[in-house]
Amino acid sequence: MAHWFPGHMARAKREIAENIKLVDAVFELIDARVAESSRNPDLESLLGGRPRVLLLTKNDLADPRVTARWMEVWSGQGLSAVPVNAVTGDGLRAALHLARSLTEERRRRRFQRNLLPTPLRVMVVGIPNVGKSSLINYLSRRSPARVADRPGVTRGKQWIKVDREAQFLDLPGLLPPRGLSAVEAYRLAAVGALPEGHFDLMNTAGRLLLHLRQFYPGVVERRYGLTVADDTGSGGTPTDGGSLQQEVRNEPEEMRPADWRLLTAIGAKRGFLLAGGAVDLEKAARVLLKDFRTGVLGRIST
Ligand SMILES: Nc1nc2c(ncn2[C@@H]2O[C@H](COP(=O)(O)OP(=O)(O)O)[C@@H](O)[C@H]2O)c(=O)[nH]1
Ligand SMILES: [Mg+2]
Repeated sequence: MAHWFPGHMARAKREIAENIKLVDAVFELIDARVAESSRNPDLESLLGGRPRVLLLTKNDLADPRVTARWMEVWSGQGLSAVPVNAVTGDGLRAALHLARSLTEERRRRRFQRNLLPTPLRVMVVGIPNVGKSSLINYLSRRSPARVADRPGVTRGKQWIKVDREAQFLDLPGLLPPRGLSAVEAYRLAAVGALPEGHFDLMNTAGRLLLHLRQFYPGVVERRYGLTVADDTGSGGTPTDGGSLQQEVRNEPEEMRPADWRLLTAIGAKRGFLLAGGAVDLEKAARVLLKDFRTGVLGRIST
């Protein structure tokens, strides 16, 4: 497995393990477009028994059918999940409501112990680029005051007071992704969750095109004004029977001819040409990825 975040893992885990003692619950932020690949399996062991709510961020960019499917899967595993927009705060109310009910017992015991008000205390955790800062910023803007904690209790941690009943630790837990298969790494690269320069641009664009052809036929052609190819896919849901996983696993690392042709067509249509007149495929790849990441291609999950 590639080490996308060398050296960060141990420190990240230590920090989360320390801060977890201060909170009643954890918001695990997951990119709704790459739901399973954007989770770190180590989080479970760091929670110390605290409940977590899964927040599916970038819900506004994700395919609602796929999000609904993941919600079902997690619900079957007894996990609470809420789709959110970390920038606008959409869905946050529901997530807070869930966290309050999941922590009722813990907070009651805390109250009985020291007879002080027991607001819900939450830590935000997630992989890079998933929306942690956006969520914290959103909460800060709505917060009447930033409160430094009582000295001696948590030694100068900053809390964002949402209301009298909820506070967020101002420091989100950054947990790098771990144990990625090649396919998962491509998915994370496509949504922009891996550091630039640490993945192959052309192969990432190629994988994305394969995925789009299979599950979102016609989307690329419509966006760039191309003739719709007749070798397009089923238009089924990406979670259907793991068919994509299967196909990709059997594929070589290089771009497939159909994806190469499509990328070339995008570049030609846009007039991205190199000095000698050949199509600038890298530029086409960058534009494609940007359009996917910003939702210009529509609500798409991988
Ligand atoms: N459309 C959309 N963009 C988001 C959402 N959450 C985060 N972003 C964008 O994703 C990028 C990374 O977000 P950031 O909060 O910095 O992620 P962090 O690395 O986890 O702190 C920024 O450009 C945000 O504006 C969301 O729910 N919807
Ligand atoms: Mg951040």
